[in-house]
Amino acid sequence: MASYQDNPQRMVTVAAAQMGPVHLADSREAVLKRMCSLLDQAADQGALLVVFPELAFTTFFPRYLLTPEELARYFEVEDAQSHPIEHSRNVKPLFDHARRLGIDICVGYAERSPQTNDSHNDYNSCVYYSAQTQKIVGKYRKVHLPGAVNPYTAPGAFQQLEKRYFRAGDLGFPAFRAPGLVQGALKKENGLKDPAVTAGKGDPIIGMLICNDRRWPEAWRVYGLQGVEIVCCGYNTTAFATKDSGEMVDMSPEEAEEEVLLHHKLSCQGNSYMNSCFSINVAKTGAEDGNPLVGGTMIVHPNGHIIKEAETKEDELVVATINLADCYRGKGKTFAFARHRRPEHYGVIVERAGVVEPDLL
Ligand code: CDT
Repeated sequence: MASYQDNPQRMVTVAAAQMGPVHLADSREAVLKRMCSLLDQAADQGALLVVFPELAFTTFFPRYLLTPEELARYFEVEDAQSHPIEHSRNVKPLFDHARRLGIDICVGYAERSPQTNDSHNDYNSCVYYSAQTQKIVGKYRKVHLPGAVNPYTAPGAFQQLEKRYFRAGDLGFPAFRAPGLVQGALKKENGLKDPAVTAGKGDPIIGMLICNDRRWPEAWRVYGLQGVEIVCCGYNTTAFATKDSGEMVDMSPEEAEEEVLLHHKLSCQGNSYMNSCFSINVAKTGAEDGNPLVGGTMIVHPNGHIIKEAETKEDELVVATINLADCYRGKGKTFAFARHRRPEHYGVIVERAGVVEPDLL
C-alpha cells in the first residue's frame, strides 16, 4: 500500500497556454506562430510543461454543419507507423519548437486515422510530447462527447456536433509518467519495488482529459486510482448558448456565462481535491467568428484552491511553480483510497449508464 511517507520536495514550473479565438479565416501558419510565441514566453519563465487547449490548431468546428470535404481540413491525418502527429506537416513546427526549447507540451487536435478498410476513424484527441525523449509519451481520445449527431432544426438553435464528427475515445484513461520534469526521480534501475517505498518518488504521473470529460468524476477517479499528480485538460466551452429549440435561455448572456464559469470551476476544483492532484485547465476563449467561448484558464492545487488564473480572454500564459509533494497530504490521508474506498458498493457505476429510479410507492 502506498504510504507517501518522507516524500521529498518535487518542484516543477508548469504553464497553461490559454488561446484567444481562432477564426475560420485564420491561417494555420498564424495559429502556429501564436502557439510558438506562448512557448517562448514559457521558456523565459522556466516552465517545463505547457498545456494547450482542446482542438488548439483550428476554430471549434463542431459548431458548424460541414460536408465531408469541408471537414477534412480540420483533421491531422495520423497513422501510428508512418505519420505520428508530431510529423504531421500542419503541426510539426510546434513540436520542433518545443524540442528546441526543452519544453514538454500537451496539445489537443482532431485526429484522423485512416484504416485498412478505408473507413475513417476520427477522434477528438490530445497528446503529451516529452522534450527529453523527443517522443509522444501519452495519448488520449476524448471519451465524453457532448452534443448531437444530427443538427437541431429550429432556427437559431446552437449546434454542438461532436457526436457527429468524432467517435468516443477508445483508449480509456491511461496515466503515464513524464521524464525530466522533477529532479532526482526514482527509476526502475534503482531496484526498489515496494510501492510503499516508491509511491510519490518516481517521475510525475500525468493524466489527460478533454473539455466535457472534466464534468465526469468517474474520469478523474480512474486517473486518481493510478496515482495521478497532474491532470491536463484543454477545453472550448461555449459561454452563452440558445436552447435546442432556438429560444433564448431565461437569463442574460452575462448571467449565463457566470454560471458556465461556476460549473467549470466546481468541476476542476472539486475533482482536483477529491483525487489529490494538481490540474492545469486551459481554455480557447473569446469570440470565434462571433461565437463566445468562456475563459477560466487556471492551475488548481490538490487542496482545491486556484493557484493562478488567466486575467484576459486572449492568448495568455498562466505560469506556476508547483510542488508535487503537495498531493500526498490528500493521497495519504482523507483520500487514501486503499484504506477508505468501498468498491463493493460502487457496482452501479459501471453496470449502467443512465438513471434507474426506485419503484414508485
Ligand atoms: N467542447 C466541449 O466538450 N464542450 C462542452 C459543452 C457542453 S454544453 C455544457 C463542455 O462541456 O464544455
